[in-house]
Amino acid sequence: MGRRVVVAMLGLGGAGVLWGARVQQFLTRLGTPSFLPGSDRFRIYSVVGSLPERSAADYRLRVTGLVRRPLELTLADLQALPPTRVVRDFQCVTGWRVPSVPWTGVRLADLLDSAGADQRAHAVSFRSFDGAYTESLTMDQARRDDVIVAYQLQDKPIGAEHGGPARLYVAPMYGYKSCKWLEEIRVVPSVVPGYWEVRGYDVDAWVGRSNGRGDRPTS
Ligand SMILES: Nc1nc2c(c(=O)[nH]1)N[C@H]1C(S)=C(S)[C@@H](COP(=O)(O)O)O[C@H]1N2
Ligand SMILES: [Mo]
Repeated sequence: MGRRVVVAMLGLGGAGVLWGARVQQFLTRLGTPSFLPGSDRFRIYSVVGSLPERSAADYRLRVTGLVRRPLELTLADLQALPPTRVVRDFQCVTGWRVPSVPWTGVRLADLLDSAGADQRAHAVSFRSFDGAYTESLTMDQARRDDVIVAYQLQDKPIGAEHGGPARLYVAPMYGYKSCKWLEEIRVVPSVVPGYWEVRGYDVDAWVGRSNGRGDRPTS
């Protein structure tokens, strides 16, 4: 099994392949069997062609923009908030799907409430500490119960390859909504299309009714 590991590092647009020593190192660390159930496995994506890393101790998440109380949270702060566990299939718009993946984290709605997000703001923007990736949701989407800032994947800390220490997880939408290496949540007046959205993918990325694909919804 261990020898059959293949991890595609392709961006959606075929931005390039990354196959460095670091990737090998991650794969070695992961161990394969529990992580790769048959062919239903995650591909590791990074549009910057590297895997950004931030230690749990150095990690900070900021909640900014149209808020009464801007927040700067450590990983411990996040972990001290009431946790939510969501188990859904994970679907990438390029076609791969991983069945029944458990994610644990904090509801985005709770963070927006803690920060005192302006009731009149219509959207939320997300920024990654990879320096390139951005995403967005409408305020209604952001406040769903199945939209979380996740710090556990498959009941373990989220590794750097999957966007840890913490990433966004938007259960009902295609994987590109789930911004890895999450650094900033910004409350904004209206939706700002994200990295893949300015490159042609749908802003409202519901699995099953967007991007011209007939996928089964993940909910
Ligand atoms: N920062 C960042 N977040 C990202 C991406 C990325 O390249 N960079 N890729 C997106 C896409 S297209 C998918 S399908 C998922 C893949 O998550 P994984 O790399 O943990 O499998 O992350 C999403 N979030
Ligand atoms: Mo994706």
